[in-house]
Amino acid sequence: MTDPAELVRSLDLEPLWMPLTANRAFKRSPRLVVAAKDLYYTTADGRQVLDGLATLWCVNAGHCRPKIVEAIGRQAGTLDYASSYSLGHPLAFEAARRVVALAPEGFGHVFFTNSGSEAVDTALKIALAYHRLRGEATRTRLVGRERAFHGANFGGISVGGVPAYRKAFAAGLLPAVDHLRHTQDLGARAFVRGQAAAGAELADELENRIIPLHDASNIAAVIVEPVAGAGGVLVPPRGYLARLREICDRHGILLVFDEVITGFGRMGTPFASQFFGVTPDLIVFAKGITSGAVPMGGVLVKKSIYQAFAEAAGGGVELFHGYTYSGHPLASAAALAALDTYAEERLFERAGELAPYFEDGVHALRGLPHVIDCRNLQLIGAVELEPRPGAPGARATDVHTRAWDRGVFVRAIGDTVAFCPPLIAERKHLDALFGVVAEAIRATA
Ligand code: PXG
Repeated sequence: MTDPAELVRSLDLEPLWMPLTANRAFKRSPRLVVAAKDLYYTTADGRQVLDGLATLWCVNAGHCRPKIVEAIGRQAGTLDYASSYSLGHPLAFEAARRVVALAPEGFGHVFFTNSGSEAVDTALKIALAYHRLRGEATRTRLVGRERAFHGANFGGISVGGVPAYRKAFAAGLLPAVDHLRHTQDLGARAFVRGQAAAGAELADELENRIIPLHDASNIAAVIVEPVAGAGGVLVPPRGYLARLREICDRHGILLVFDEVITGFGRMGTPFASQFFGVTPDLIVFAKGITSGAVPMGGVLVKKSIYQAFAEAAGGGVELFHGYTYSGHPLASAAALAALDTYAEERLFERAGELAPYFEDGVHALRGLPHVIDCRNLQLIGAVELEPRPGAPGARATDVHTRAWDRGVFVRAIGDTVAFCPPLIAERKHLDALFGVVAEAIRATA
């Protein structure tokens, strides 16, 4: 086997156009990892780095977990690939059954994709097609939210609300989209532990502004992340999601939860839907389904919605949509092994049990230089820094870099530093995470 350090020394970094990365800066000062185990990366220069973000909000069971590793290897040698277009293989069916078993009541079906972005597009398509086949074809408008992140495909950036993802592609965005305001108000609600008591009325904008503007008969669906992630970790005020649900119900509008980050235990429950006690019509998932080990995403669909497609299609194809690798055998095997690991180690419950300690850790950062907010819900949290004059984002990036140098990986989003540890984290890992982040903040001017 090639020595990883030797491989790194001989690497030509130039040909790879890295996603969402300042390529030239990275390649001047590359940060390479060569192995990972549980909560730690091994870097090319042999250091151990604590993964404080489940890498990209996805490695919920931790890295290289034996059951998942074994399942992928076994599957690769047994049935490497089979299509799910009219052919089938058992593991995809079994994975769908297991995901449905974790879902809130009323959900009966799963449509698999390879990523969260594809799953978002799939959910939007299901919503549009559903209204059309029921004779409500005027319901073509979609409602997203400012600072929402729903992936990088055209559907997702259209309903999404992170400006940088939209700017260059403005000409290609879906035309019939409105955005609710985001739920953050640092003036009124900074340093809140968990959900703010005030602010549910922000949901009323749907009924007071957007519905009167277009008429509900033209609106297909509202999509939100129950807790916004990549837009900067925004926790919904108490009652906000229930209020959205009520308004959607009154007006025949489908409610979609994008649970790509909040799904699979992040909230101490299988999905955020159960944590909040609010049931949407479609649930978008990805990331944690395989604990990041093989790409996979999907949409959980209510039985009544699937039934409407089945009735409308007669004996034919219900939905002209899908991907070559929908329900890929390796992804299905990884998903089943990840779900087994979550269950055997009670990782969803453990996340809920660890949440109060995590909350204390996040809020202990209050009072450090430039800290203007600490926020958290279950095992997701963030600290927001005052932007450096004329250099937005620079301060959080410096904290991120200093934390990395001290052996902790966290994510900078604008001037927010986000925390999202693997669900196997213990108190000692959180102590290390927040201890290093505090040092990094203190060292940052
Ligand atoms: N929805 C949500 C809520 C997400 O967080 C996606 C959809 C898209 O998933 P895929 O698998 O297509 O990447 C995501 C992805 C960041 C960052 O800036 C977050 C994500 C992806 C890339 C960067 O923290 N989340």
